[in-house]
Amino acid sequence: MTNQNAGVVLSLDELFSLARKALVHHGLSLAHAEAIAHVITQGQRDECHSHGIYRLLGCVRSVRSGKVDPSAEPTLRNVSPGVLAVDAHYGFSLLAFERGLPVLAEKARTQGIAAMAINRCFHFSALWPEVEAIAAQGLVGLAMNPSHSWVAPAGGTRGVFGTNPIAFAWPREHGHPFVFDFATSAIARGDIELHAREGKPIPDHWAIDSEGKPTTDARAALEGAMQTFGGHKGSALAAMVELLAGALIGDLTSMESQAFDDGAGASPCHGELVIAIDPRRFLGADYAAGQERAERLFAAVVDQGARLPSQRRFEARERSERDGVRIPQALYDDVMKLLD
Ligand code: NDP
Ligand code: PYC
Repeated sequence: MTNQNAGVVLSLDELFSLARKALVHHGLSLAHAEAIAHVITQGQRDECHSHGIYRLLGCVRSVRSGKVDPSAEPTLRNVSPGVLAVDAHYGFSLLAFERGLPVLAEKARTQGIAAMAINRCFHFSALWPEVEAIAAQGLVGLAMNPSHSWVAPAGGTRGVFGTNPIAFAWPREHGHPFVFDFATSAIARGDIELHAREGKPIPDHWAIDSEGKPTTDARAALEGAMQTFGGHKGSALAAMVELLAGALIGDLTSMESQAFDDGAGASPCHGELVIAIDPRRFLGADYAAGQERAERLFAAVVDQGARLPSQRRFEARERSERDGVRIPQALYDDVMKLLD
């Protein structure tokens, strides 16, 4: 259905099929295409526009750059009872996550806590689908990864850190899990790119231009350096992500990922750290008491009119499942060109 003013409305099935078709058309194996189409559809469904169908353009650009192996088969290595390593072999990260998740979950159930290092992966996606998938198994999830060195440290002017997201999910007995997922930069880079596409100004605390001055011009921001959120606090968290999901797991930092890209314009290539914790194993007979304690905490937030993170997303999900998703016309046109 097309409405020139509002864009194009697609059902979730139509969006998934379109994304899969475009990816297969550009040489991705069916397994990769389906893993990616699934997560892109989830992003658009939850109105996370910086990581929805817009990401198809970047995926295809990455494949065209020749850097990504479009049919790489991830391999799993049992490092220890609590540690799993998944080598993506320079494919996209999502299939590696999908393949590793059952083993990670099993390790978390037997050990109480387990970690999965995903290595040598091209990474473009939001992390909440991953921690939600962990919570769906009754486990607490934590995930993080570097990206490209677009973000200046607090007090600096040159990019060192990636936009370095951190995502967390806590499973609840009823309803959606408690989930947050945010970049350690003031905003995801994808959001600045969308502002640039639409010619819209950005808030002046998101980035500095190439002369080190705060800017409201999205294009100047992309050429300058992004800012961390919360000043030195976001800066330290961004460094932690570089260490835990880079140095610790034997993979690239954001500066190294940027150098590896060498101007190709592909998605960042690095590692990801995913941790799963089994609350039943930690709490034993006190599991129900732990859950109740968490519920009292959540109630203390919402009872005063504040909202939990992801509430907006879950509301968007309900709307999209009912009404489909709306794609801006210019973006839809760019996506359709991928099928040429
Ligand atoms: P946002 O700033 O949009 O949102 C961050 C989180 O805060 C969300 O969980 C959001 O929930 C929550 N939130 C927002 N407003 C409120 C509020 N008023 N009260 C309570 N909670 C609130 O995210 P970012 O721009 O930082 O990141 C967007 C996405 O980009 C993330 O999914 C991240 O994984 C992805 N990303 C991926 C990267 C990669 O390398 N792969 C790099 C950087 C980012 P809600 O969604 O419900 O609003
Ligand atoms: O939006 O910052 C971002 C981003 C980086 C890699 C994937 N998304």
